[in-house]
Amino acid sequence: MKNVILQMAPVPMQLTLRLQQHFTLFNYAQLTKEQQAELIPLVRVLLVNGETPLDDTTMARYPNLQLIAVFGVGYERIDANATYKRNIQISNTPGVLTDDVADLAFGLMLACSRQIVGAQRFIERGDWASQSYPWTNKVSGSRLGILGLGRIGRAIALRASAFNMSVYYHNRTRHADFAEEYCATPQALATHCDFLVVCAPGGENSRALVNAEVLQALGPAGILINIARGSVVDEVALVHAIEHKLIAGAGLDVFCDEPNVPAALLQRDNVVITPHMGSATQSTRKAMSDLVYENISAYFAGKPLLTPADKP
Ligand code: 8YV
Repeated sequence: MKNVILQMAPVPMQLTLRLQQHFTLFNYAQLTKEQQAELIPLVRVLLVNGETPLDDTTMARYPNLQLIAVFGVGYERIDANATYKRNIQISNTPGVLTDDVADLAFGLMLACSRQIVGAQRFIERGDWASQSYPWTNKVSGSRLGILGLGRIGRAIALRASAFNMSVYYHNRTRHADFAEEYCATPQALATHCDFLVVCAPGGENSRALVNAEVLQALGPAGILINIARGSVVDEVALVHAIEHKLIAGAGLDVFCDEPNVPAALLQRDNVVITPHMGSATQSTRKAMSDLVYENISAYFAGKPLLTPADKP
């Protein structure tokens, strides 16, 4: 058997069909223990998504593993040091999903601040016949804090200019080519903004970067948006902040224990939640599928990867 790929996570059908046409693809979940054992020495590529954990021990089981192809941009659950040690490459799908994730960040900002979901519930309850919906808060001209200035953070800043917003950012390193005001800590950033948008990659370096102090600094008029990873926000502190009105609201596409969402965040007009769908549009999922396919094809053809993952 040549060019064996082992699929460890769900990916779009169009991608699996295309891979099956050109290579030998197995789905780990559909194999018996015996079949898995037989396959292990043949596997050269693991196909995973952003949620798949891959530690050194797992990688050690596959002696011929040379590429981990990630369907998604984030890959913080893959032990990057183990991949360097074992000479395993990682490919991911940056760029093609940037617009969608940035668009969703704005959707959540607007939905939270203007309480679009709460207003729909108001009509559906039949309340409009007897009252008007309470006034909400303006988005245009407000202050936006970007936590993590990668591709997605920059795409959000670009959209913010059309909303006439003042933009502030915090990042591990200051970006000389980015003209907006740098804040030295997440807490300083939170004091400067009406919307704090979390765009930092997940993983140990960013765990609970948004903690109780940062939420306190965001304050009772501030709104938290998270389109990155649930782990970047201390969810217990967030629930406390929402329950005690320490912040004005939250727009969340990601959670600490997906698909579980803390009950305290449900059914609130000031909290808008979506099921980790930042990149889940027809055209972007197709573009992500194409990029995964092209990376795997390049690897089997002995060519450089199109999008090798950045070193964390
Ligand atoms: C995907 C993502 O939903 O790119 C990422 O890091 O979080 C998303 O685009 C995810 O990788 C697919 O499971």
